Amino acid sequence: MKLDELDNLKKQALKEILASKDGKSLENLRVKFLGRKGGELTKILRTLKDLPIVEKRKIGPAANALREELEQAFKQKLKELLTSNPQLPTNLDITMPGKKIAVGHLHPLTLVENEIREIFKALNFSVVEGPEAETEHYNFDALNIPKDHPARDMWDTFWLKQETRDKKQETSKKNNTPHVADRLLLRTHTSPVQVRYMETHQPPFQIIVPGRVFRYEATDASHEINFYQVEGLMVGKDITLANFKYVIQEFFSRLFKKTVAIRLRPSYFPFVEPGLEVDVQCVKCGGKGCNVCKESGWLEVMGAGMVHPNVFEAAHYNPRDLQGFAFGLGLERIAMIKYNIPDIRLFYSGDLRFIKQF
Ligand code: FA5
Repeated sequence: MKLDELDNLKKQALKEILASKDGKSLENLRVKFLGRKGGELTKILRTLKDLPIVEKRKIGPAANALREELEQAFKQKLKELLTSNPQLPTNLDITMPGKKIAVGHLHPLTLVENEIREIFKALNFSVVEGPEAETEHYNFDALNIPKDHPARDMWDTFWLKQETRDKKQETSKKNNTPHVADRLLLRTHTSPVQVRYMETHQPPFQIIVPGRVFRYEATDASHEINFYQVEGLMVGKDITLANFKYVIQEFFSRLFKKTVAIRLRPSYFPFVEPGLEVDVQCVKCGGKGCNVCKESGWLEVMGAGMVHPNVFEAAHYNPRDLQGFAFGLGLERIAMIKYNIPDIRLFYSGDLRFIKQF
């Protein structure tokens, strides 16, 4: 072992340290020169004890000094690498693809509801809301739905257990007090908000009421027990069906971003007279007939009509002074048409493969 061999080792090590570009190659170099097993300088240090004493005195201090110098050089270089790229762990492969950050987003029904709100706001409608747990009075009586109407049966309505209310109701029946002690239910439509709003506001006005409704019925591809409706109500001195036609035509054209034909068919709801069912021309096939519209060319989207005088009376309005139209659309139905979704149950399935598409 000669001193100049040590010197060569030093030159070579310092050159390689200086040239190393990342933590990983620097660590490899450290192992190569200073590694406990087989490091080049370590090997030299280990052989010191076998050398003649003169040699040992010459080489020993030089080899130890070199070890310190190299350790220092490694430290220095690592510091430099980290400051030029502070996040860089020593074993980072910067060519590896990054982890994708999952960002949350709105549910398709929320997207469609927001869009509907914006369209009606632009048409000067106000957005109001009402309670999901409703009284029998607002959900049925005030809407001119007779006591013996099948919609009141157990089959359609989720009644809420309220023993104290039931007791109160008995007392109120005896004392003949009005609907204070009504039975509670989960509202079966958003129409009760019509009367709630009219009780506290004077016409003219135009409102929409988006909200969740509940029905006790069997589910299938187009029926859920829990779904959303958007109610509409416009009341004034001379509001007519022509106003309704304009508003609804404008609404669908803005929603589907093209002029769509609509069709009004006579129908029956106790709280309107005349009552209508509204169809839009199938947005998929344009009326030719396809799987979405079940070959009919039309899609049924809402119930509507002119507010029944009895409903105005329930809200303490004078029906002789006023006219108005009302409508109620199913939000899921609209979303299914807009996004071509085949089954309403997908909205509530919690299946991320479905949700992530929007
Ligand atoms: C009503 O609920 C009336 N309140 C609508 C109305 C308002 C008529 C104002 C006149 C004036 P209907 O039960 O048809 O009507 O429901 C309205 C819409 O809700 C339907 O067109 C349909 O799109 C949707 N809908 C009804 N039942 C379900 C269900 N089980 N699942 C999903 N959507 C439903």
